[in-house]
Amino acid sequence: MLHRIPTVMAQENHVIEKRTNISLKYGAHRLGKRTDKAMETWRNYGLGQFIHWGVYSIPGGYWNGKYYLGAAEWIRSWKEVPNKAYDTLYKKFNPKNFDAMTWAKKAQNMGVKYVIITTKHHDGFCMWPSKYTNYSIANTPYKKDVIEALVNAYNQVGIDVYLYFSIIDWKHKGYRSSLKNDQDRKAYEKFKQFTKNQLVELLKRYPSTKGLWFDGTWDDAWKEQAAFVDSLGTELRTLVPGLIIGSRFRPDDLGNRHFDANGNMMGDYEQGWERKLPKSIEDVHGNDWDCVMTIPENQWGYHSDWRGHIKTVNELIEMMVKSVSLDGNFVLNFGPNSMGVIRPEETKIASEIGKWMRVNNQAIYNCGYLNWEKQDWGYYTTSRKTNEKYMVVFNLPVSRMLKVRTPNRVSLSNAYFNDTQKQELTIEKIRNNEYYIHLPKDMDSDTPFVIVINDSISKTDSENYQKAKI
Ligand code: FHN
Repeated sequence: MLHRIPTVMAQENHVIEKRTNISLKYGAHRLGKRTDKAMETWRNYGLGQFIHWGVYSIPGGYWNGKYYLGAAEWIRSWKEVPNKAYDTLYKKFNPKNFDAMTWAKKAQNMGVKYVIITTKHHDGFCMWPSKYTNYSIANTPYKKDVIEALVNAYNQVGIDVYLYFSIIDWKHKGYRSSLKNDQDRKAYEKFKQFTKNQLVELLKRYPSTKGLWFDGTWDDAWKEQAAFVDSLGTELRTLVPGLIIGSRFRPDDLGNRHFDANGNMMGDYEQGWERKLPKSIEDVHGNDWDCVMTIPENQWGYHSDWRGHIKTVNELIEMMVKSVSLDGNFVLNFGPNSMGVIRPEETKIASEIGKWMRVNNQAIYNCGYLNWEKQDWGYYTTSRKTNEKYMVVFNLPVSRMLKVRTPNRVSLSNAYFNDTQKQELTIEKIRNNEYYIHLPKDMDSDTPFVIVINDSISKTDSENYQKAKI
């Protein structure tokens, strides 16, 4: 536990932040990134998959023929939906076409390195046969444990599994969003024990789990539980060494989430980037982070009728590249239907991303931020393992010339396409630390492409032969 927190702290060289020094018992337990092997693996995934699957896939965004505009997995909270009717939907849950290996292979083909699977969403329905509730897959016509099937299938194809768990549980009798009196507190104590039992149960049943992805921790009731949540976290970490838990789990002594009262992140990585991306490296404060993204604007569970803007493959690839270029992981959501089938739109996107990844994954896996000035053509990434540098180009200039500005004492020595031909490109030096890479004049591309660049570092400043006198 940290008691002394420096007021000025440097993280990753590029962020200097002023922090306060409020004494906290349940604030951040560590400053800066976790450096162990498990976290290093997490940091280098680059691309992940999110799966939202539950009984909400049965209504699929419609109730009695009426279209629900919100996120499909929230339909129970809609005034048109009687809770009782929703809470008996599980009696019809029978995903006869579910085949965990089909999903795992699609994910593998897409280039995914880890998956986050909903074990229980806000509706409280458990996708594993929990011994602490009857509201689970065990009591559906399907009966079989889908979490076990998914963990096994994904692990078999080499994809790490993380379990999503919602603290909000609309079904449990003891659940409260706020604690207004002693009765509420008494009920909530039972809920806390239930939550703890389920989490321990999950990690014992699926010991290959690499981490827990918490959600629904914004309730006032949960924000009052700093001591309980802290000790629960400690217990869970003893069950799975190296377990990874993001910043959505623990509140601090004062009820702050994600960042404690001193501005220090609580958890192993920042979980605040949902359906949005940081603009620059300063926004991530030297922390690990993930971005979880939907394909339509805001649909996680299966909605049979997607409306509004549906993101294109190039848009999603750009989000992934941007995430990696700013030291984050990009996690794309899938919402399979009630028969256990991943919809065709998602299947197509997964296979097209996979096609791109097969050619360009070296600019994604094991890669992160490169401190070179960003240019309008796209993003730089660099390999944490080999230090190789990449330019991922999204905007092709009409001049077919890509500007590169190198840091002081760094000069650009060569550049080539990373495809099979490895065609070398002409480099024109404009002045010190400023270059144009010339693309073939007739070049056209409707997909982003990657250029590998090599640089050299000189010990002394090169002469500033073109510096103007002003
Ligand atoms: O309310 C949920 C939502 O349904 C979905 O699960 C997302 C995924 O990050 N999390 C919550 C909102 O933050």
